[in-house]
Amino acid sequence: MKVVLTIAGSDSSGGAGIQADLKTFEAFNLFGCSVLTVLTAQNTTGVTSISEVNPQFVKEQLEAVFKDFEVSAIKIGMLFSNEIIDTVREFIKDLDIPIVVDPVFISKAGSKLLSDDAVENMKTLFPYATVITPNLYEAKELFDYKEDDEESKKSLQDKSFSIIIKNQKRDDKSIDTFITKNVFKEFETKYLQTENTHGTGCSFSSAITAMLAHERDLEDAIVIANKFVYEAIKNAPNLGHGKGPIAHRTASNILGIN
Ligand code: PXL
Repeated sequence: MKVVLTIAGSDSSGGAGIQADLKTFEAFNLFGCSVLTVLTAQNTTGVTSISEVNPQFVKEQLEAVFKDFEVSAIKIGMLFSNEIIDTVREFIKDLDIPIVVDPVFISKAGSKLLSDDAVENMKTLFPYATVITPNLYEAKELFDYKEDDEESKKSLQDKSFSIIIKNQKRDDKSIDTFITKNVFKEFETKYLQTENTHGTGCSFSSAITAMLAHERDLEDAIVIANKFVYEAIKNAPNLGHGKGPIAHRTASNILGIN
C-alpha cells in the first residue's frame, strides 16, 4: 500500500484540514500520514481559536514519518505562520516526489487561516510544488490574477509549477482553471447549490495528491478529484448549523475507487 502525507492543520469538527485529507486518502485506498502545523477549535460555523504547533515539533514529526516510510506524495495545507512555512520549506526542498500546495488563506466560513505577514513567504514554497490549488480570492492575492485579462493568464503560464484555480461560479457551472506550460484549460462541473461545502478545498487538493501518488498524470488527477468532490458534496450528511461537511467514503464508493 502506498503512503501519502498531509502537512496541515487540525479541524476539530472533522470536515476540513488534516481530517479531510486523511478521509480522502483512505477513500483513494492510500495510507495517510499527518504532520500537524496548527490546531483549530472550530465547527461548521467558524474557527474560534488557533493554537500553533512549535515549528521544531513540526520538523520532528516530518523526520519521524520520513525515517520510517517511503512517502509517495505530499499535500501541504494550512501553515499559518512564517516560522512554520520556513520549517516546511527547508524539509521539502530536496524531495523528489509530487507536492501539492493548497495556499490556504481563509475558511469557507470566513475565518483567517494564514497570518497577514506570511502571505509573501507562502510564495517561496511554490517552486517546490507540482501544482498549487488556490481559489479565486487566493489567486488574486498571490498573483494579481484577473479572470478577464489574457495577459494575467499568460503570465501564470511561465511558472515552474502548474496552477489550478478552483471553483469559480459561472451561471450554473463551477469552473476550475488549469494553467501550466503552454496550456490553459477550463474544467466545468455542474454547480451544486448547497451549504455543505466545509472542507471541499482541502479534499480537492488531497484527492489530486492521491491520484498523483497513484502515478496518474496531473490532468487526469484534476478530473477525478473534481468528480470525487462533486459526489462528496451531493451526498453530504447534512451535519452542523453552518457549512456542513462532505461524504468522502460515499463518493469513493460511487466512483468505484476501491
Ligand atoms: O479549507 C481550508 C482549511 C484548511 N485547514 C484547516 C481548516 C480549513 C477550513 O476550515 O480548518 C485546518
